[in-house]
This record gives sequence, structure tokens and C-alpha cells, in this order.
Amino acid sequence: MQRKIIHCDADCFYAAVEMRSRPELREQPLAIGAASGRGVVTTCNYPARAYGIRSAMPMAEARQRCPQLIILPTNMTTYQSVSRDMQAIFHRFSPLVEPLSLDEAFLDVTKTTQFQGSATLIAQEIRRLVALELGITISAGVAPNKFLAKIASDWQKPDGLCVIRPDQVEAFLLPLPVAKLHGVGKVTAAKLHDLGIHTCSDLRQWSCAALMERFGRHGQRLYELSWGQDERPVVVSRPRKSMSVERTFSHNLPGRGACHERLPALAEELHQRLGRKSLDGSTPFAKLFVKLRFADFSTHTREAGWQQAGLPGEADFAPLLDYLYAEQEQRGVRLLGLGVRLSEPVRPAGQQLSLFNDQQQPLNHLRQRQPGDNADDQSNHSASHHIGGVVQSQDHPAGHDAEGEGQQD
Ligand code: TTP
Ligand code: MG
Ligand code: MG
Repeated sequence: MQRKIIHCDADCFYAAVEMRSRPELREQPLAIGAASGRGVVTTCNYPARAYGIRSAMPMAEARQRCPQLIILPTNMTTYQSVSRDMQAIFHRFSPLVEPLSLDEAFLDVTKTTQFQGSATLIAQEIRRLVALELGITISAGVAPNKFLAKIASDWQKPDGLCVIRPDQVEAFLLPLPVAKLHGVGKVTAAKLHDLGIHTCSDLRQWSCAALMERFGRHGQRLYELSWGQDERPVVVSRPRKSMSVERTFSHNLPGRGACHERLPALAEELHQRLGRKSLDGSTPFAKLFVKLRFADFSTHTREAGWQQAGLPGEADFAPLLDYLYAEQEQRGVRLLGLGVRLSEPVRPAGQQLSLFNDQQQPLNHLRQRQPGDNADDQSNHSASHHIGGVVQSQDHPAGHDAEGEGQQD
């Protein structure tokens, strides 16, 4: 079966996260990293790239290239939090999501039914949702396999979408520089160039055996890629740790009262989603949580231990909401979510591990998670690696039960 793979990658990710809270920086050259000493640029925005500044460049050199460069320190806990939210959006469209780093992932949407299964429309929707809900742009590539999808996502950066349909693969590949191929770094590229091989078309003049003679097993890979073959599956690595529903509002809710009014419907939605997964609370959930994103995109989660059997109702979530509102009664709210953390991670097929570790602490008291509080993310719990605390969409089987979840209102 012809696969449909989407590769998503955020644009100047760390810088984008910083710019959303300080929009005045969007038009100015901005680099993220330590300003002093031997700091290097982790990333920079596109205005800074116009000066030739790049990731991994010494900050001192970046400053030479652009004396008015604005430099901000990294803020990893926030990037991790945005990353989790981004991954959760991906999971609304397929359970087959393979994160590669904080800001990117492969999705296999071959069996997704939303948008009549159009990977192009799904990619567009993902880009729209990430911009709307998270305030950053991502670029996406759509192709029949992983390596082409990854090249494609880079093709129209920033804020771009590039689609390589099966019937376009040949035309795309032939002139493609070999340096773009998966696994071809500077050394291999130089070797290939020495042999007069610059494009995939050049590469195709070589037999598999001849390439293997010169490049070992990697030669076979080069051969396959030049012919557009890449059967690597999208590998899911995230066990389910929680289930939640959330809503982004096109008009911010004006304050606490308006949030309370939304709780019953959200709790009902959560019950439905839990029900679809046969999670009825007969094994008590470990925690409840409520998440608010305020007008300025600051995101706050408060969770509490939950020892009772059965499904939590609106009254169980209400105190968590009140805590979040304790000192900010009138703040506008763009997103309201609630959910449960599961006692036993439900592990999907596939192997583990990845970007964050998670810790299950026995918590019977309320505690607030601020953007700077990363207790859940950085500690070790041998049995439960995962990506993301709020895993709202993890359990969507190809979007079949997407209704009501993460929707706009
Ligand atoms: P990338 O996706 O490679 O780069 P980017 O998102 O900043 O820019 P774009 O995708 O638009 O080209 O990396 C994601 C984040 O990873 C980046 O924002 C910062 C971090 N990073 C480093 O810390 N060091 C590095 O050398 C690179 C390349 C990235
Ligand atoms: Mg990126
Ligand atoms: Mg990336």
C-alpha cells in the first residue's frame, strides 16, 4: 500500500517560542543561547539568518556578523512544554507519530480518515492548528516515505508546505543534490562529489554493488534512496500516560466564571473519550489536572492526586480551576483543558523512549505546574518514558474519535 507520511518541523523553534511572548522581536535579528563566554547559537530567527547566522555558530561570530543582534538565553522547560503541545496536535490525526526532536516528528497518516484521507489537507490543518493554538509556525512535507517527507518539510521553510505526490517523486529526485539524502553528511558528500556524483540522477548511474564496494553497507542505502526507496516505518514510542480534552476559544473567555461554565461539557467529553478506551475509573486514575492558557500564551497546569474509583466530574475539577485563578481573577483564557493521569501507563506497540522522562510521584496534594516547573519531565522513572504530560490526543485511532477534542469553540 502506498504510504502517506508527513514530516513536521517548527520554524526557528526556540526563537519562535521567545518571539510569541515578545512579538516586537519578530522583525529584529534574534539569536538564542548564552550571550557570554564561549556560547553558541542554538538557533536564530529568520531576520538573523539574513546575516549568515546559523545554529552552532559561536555567539561571538554571530555578534560580529550582526552587531545589533538580540540574544536571549534558552528556556528549555518552555520549549519542552510547547513541544508536548505540538506532539499532542499531531496525535489528533494519527496514532503513528514518531518524534525526532523537540520540534519535529513524522506522522503516518495512511489510515487517517479525516479530510477524506488527504495528507495535504491534514498537513495544512496541522499547520493551522499549531499556529492558532501555540502561536508558532511549522513547516510540513508530505511524501510517500520518510526521507522524502523530511526533505520536503525543509523545501518551503519557513511556514511552508511541500507535497511530493507519488507521481512527482521521479521529477523531484533526479536533480536532487546527494547532500540532501538521509545519512549523507559532509564526508560522504565530499566522497560522492569526488566521484562526480552530485545529484540522484548521477547516483543512479552506479550499480548497487559498485556503491557498496566504495561505501560499504551505506552504499546500498544510497542506491535505494536514489531510486526513492525508503521503507522505514514510522515508529511510535510513546506510552499513554494521560487522557485529556481541551478547547481553544476563538474569543478568549473573560474570567473564572466563564471557565466554570465550560467545565460540565468538557467533563462530559472527557468521560466519552475515556469510555471509548474502556477506561471507566474502576482502576482509579492517579491524578486529575486542569490546564489553562491565558491570553499571553502562558500555560498553567494544576494537578491533584485522585484516589477514588469512578469518573471525576465537574465538581472534582472545579477546585483545580480555582487554584489556577487564585490571583488572576479576570485574565482572559484562550484554552481550557482537563484530564486524568493514568496509574498504569498503557504502552502501545513499539519501543520506548525519547525526549522526556516522566516521573510518577505519589501526590496526594495539589501542586501547580508553571511553565518553569519541569518536575515531571526531567526525572527518571524506569518504566514510563514518554513525551508529554498532557497527552490529549494520544489515543486517537487515526482521528476516528476526534469529535469534541481539542476543538475550537
Ligand atoms: P531545528 O529544527 O534544526 O532548527 P530550527 O527549528 O531552529 O530552525 P528551522 O527548523 O526553521 O530551520 O532545531 C530545533 C531546535 O533545536 C532549535 O530551535 C534549537 C535547537 N538546536 C540546537 O540547540 N542546536 C543546534 O545545533 C540545532 C540545529 C538546533
Ligand atoms: Mg525546526
Ligand atoms: Mg527540527
